[in-house]
Amino acid sequence: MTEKPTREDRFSFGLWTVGWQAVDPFGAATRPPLDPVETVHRLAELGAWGVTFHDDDLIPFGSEDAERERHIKRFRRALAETGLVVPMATTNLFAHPVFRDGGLTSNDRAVRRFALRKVMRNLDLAAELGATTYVLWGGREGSETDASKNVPDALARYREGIDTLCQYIVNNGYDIRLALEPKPNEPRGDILLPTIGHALAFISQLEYHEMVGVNPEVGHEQMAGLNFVHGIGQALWQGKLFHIDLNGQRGPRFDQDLIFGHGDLLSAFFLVDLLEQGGYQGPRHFDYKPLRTESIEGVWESAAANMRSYLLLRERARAYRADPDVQEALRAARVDELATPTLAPGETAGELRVDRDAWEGFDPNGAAENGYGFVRLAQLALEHVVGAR
Ligand code: GLT
Ligand code: MN
Ligand code: MN
Repeated sequence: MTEKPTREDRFSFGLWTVGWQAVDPFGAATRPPLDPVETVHRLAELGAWGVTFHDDDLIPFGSEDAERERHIKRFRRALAETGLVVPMATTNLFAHPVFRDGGLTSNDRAVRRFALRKVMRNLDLAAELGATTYVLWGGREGSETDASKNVPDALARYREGIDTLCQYIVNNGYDIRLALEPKPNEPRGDILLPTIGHALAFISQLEYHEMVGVNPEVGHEQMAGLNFVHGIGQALWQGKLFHIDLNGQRGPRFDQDLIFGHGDLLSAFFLVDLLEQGGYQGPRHFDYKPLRTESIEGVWESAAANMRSYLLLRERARAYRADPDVQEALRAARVDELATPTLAPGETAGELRVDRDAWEGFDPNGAAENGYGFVRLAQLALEHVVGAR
């Protein structure tokens, strides 16, 4: 019933998503490693448009130069054969034990300098491969005990690190913007820049603030008990939604990285509605983990399921918007009235202060009697989601 994914849908996947071998804190891998070249071919066959990677996903940490070149060459060839693009790249600043206290905010200054060099090196490759977004997920930037970390100093080093990377991008003439990915915890007990709001506030303190936005992940905000749709709404409003990580999560618990739509379905519906209507033009990037129970067939099944969930929800969102009952309910609920400025054109605070209609002529008790009709709207949305309309 739904369309098949096409390049125009701009679906992308990280090499580390389908390539996750399902090692978890309690058990060993349940699947063999996946060759990035195979991943590129399979994703292209499934209708994806882009592939993303950490430096270490493509080139094992510590590889000699010749080996590094060989990995890059094979990957490039697969891209050329399939037409898949690399819209985004990122750095692994969390797996190697050297990053046990973080990369850009490690207490150890030498580690911070090494981390910056590691990012710069992969920025060069990202630029070569045509990526225009570079994600920074600071999973190890944080602490388990407040005794260990001076947070203002850590934020000052974080700012210094990001500004240094921006300077590097500018000096090299790269067409790349940075996107910070918030997460409240895991692997660190508490991660710095835990939510979209923290990240946006931090960005305002940067020298190169216009080059830096966010890459929010569905499950990460939901781990913090927050409304992802609201977070995305604010990021869009501030012009900072540079990239997005789509997946599923069931409430505050460990990071589940479920298939998109397999967590909070209503929230996923309103998210797709917002992305489609809110002017977001960037990649629809899936950052999920195929369930540990699955074999390799299940991996490709899960990749297809992410895209299908998105397309189904997009179709449902369009049907919802086109439904005359919904349009009428939206008007009755005065959803569109919120777009009307509170002051009249040119009106000043002083003029409002003496406007009799706003005070003497206004009947607060009468206005307090009006219901808004939001239940009707919510039910209409649910009926569209389950296909009852
Ligand atoms: C890691 C993390 C993701 C980030 C990736 C980018 S790595 O898998 O859980 O949320 O997006 O570094
Ligand atoms: Mn996650
Ligand atoms: Mn992510």
